[in-house]
Amino acid sequence: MKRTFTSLMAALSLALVLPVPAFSAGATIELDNTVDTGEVRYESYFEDFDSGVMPEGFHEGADSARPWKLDSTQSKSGSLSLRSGVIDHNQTSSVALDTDLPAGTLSFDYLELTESCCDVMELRINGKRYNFRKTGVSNQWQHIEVLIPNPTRRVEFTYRKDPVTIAREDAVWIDNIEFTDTISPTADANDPDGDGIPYDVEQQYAALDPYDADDGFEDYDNDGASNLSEINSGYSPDVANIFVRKNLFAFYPLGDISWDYRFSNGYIATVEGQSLSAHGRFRNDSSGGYEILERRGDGIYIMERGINDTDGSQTKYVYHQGLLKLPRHIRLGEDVYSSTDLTMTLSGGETFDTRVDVIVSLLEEYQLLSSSSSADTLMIGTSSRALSNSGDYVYGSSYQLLGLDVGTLAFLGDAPSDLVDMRVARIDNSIAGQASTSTSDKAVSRTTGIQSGGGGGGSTSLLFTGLLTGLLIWRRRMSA
Ligand SMILES: [Ca+2]
Ligand SMILES: [Ca+2]
Ligand SMILES: [Ca+2]
Ligand SMILES: [Ca+2]
Repeated sequence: MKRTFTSLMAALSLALVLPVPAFSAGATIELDNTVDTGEVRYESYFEDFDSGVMPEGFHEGADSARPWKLDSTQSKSGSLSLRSGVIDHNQTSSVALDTDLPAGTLSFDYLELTESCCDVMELRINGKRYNFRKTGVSNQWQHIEVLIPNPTRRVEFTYRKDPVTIAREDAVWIDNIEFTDTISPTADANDPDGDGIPYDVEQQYAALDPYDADDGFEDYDNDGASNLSEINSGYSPDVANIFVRKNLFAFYPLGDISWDYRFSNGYIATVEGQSLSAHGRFRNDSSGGYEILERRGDGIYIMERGINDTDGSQTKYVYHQGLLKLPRHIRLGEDVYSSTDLTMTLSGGETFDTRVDVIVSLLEEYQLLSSSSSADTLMIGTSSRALSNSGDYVYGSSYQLLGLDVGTLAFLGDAPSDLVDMRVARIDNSIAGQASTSTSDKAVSRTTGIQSGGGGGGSTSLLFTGLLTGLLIWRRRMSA
C-alpha cells in the first residue's frame, strides 16, 4: 500500500516550489506607531512559558480542534514551551495572543516535527497571514523574525494538517516570543510578508498589501488573473485587462526532436522524441522512463507513462481517456479541468485502478530578453489529484516554463532543470482523428533557426542561443 501511494505521487510529478516574481528591489519601511484610540502600553514583551501556567492573553483560536498546551518534552531554553494540540487529518490547532503592542519586530523560536511537506504552521498578525522564512532544517529549533507595521492586537499561530500522512510527532512548538519596537536589522525589510513581492512594488498598487501574504492569490480587478500573475506578467493588478488566448500547440512542438536538460548538480538528461505511426501519436524517452502522447483537436494528452524505479524496475501508468498535459488554447488566469481513469501496474504485476483529476493553468507570461533576441514564454502550472487505495487523495503540482517553438524551457520544483540544447530532425503537426495534413516541411520552416539537422549536437542558431541566454537571465532574477 505504501508503495502504491509513493507511485501515485510519482505519477502526479510532485513539485512544490512556487515561482517567485522576477523583481529585485530595495525598500525603506517606516513604522506606524500612531494610535487612534486609547494609549499604547509598551513594555518590552518576552514570554518563555517557563512559569508553568498559560501566560496572560493566550487563548484557543477560532476553528481549532484541539488547544495548544505547555509542554516539557521540547524547549529552546528553560524547561517548557508551547506545543500544538494533537490533531487528525484536515484539522487545525491554533492559539491566539491578544495583546496591545506597538509596531516593530516579532521574533520567536520554532520547532516542527512533522512530515516534510504539506502540514504547515501559519502565522497571522492582526488577521493577516505572514509567510515566515524558515532559517534551518525542520527538525531543529529555528529563530523567526517578522516586521509588524502597525500596533499589534492579535498574533495567532495555527498548525494545519493536510488530508494525508502521519509523521514524526505531527506537532510544532514555539518558545521565546519577543516584541521590540524597532526594526531588526536581520528581518527582511524588502518583503516583510514573505509573499515574494517586494515591499516597494506592493506599495504601488491598491490591489496589494505589503503586510498580507495572501493578496497575490486575489483578483482585485476581477479580470480573471490573480494579482501575482498580473504583476509577474507586466499587467496592472488594479486595472481590468483583456488577455489574449495563447495557442499552446505553438509552444509544444512534437516529432523527431530531442531536448537536453541540465539539473543544478550538472547532470544532463536527454529527452528523445519521435512520431509514432498512428496519426497524432508521439513518444518521448529519457533515462527516467517514457511517455506516449496524443495530440487531439483540443489539447495534448498523456496516454501512457513508464517511470523507472531506483531498483531498475518500472511502474506503468495507462490513462484511459488521456491525462491532459496542455490544452490547445488558454489565456492568463484561466484554469482548464480534465479527468481520466488510470490503471497503474507495479513491477511485480500488481495493478491498481483509480481516477485522476487535473487542472492546467496559465500562471504567467514573459518575454525573455537577451542582447540578441526576445522570445515568448509561458509559465504553466499543473495541479492533480488521485484517490489512493486507502481512500485519501494524493495531490501533486508542477510548474514548467514553455518557449515558443521550443517546448519546455525549464522545469521548476524539487529538481529544477533548464534546457541547454535542442535538436530538430522533423516536426510533426498531425492531430489524432484528423485528415493527414502533416506538413512537416512547413512545420520545420516555422522553427527555422532552431533546427540543427539531427544527429548529435550540431550548431544551435543565434535565435535559440538568445532564448537560452534569456532563460539564464530569468533564472538569475528569480533567485535574486
Ligand atoms: Ca511582499
Ligand atoms: Ca503582499
Ligand atoms: Ca486581476
Ligand atoms: Ca489587470
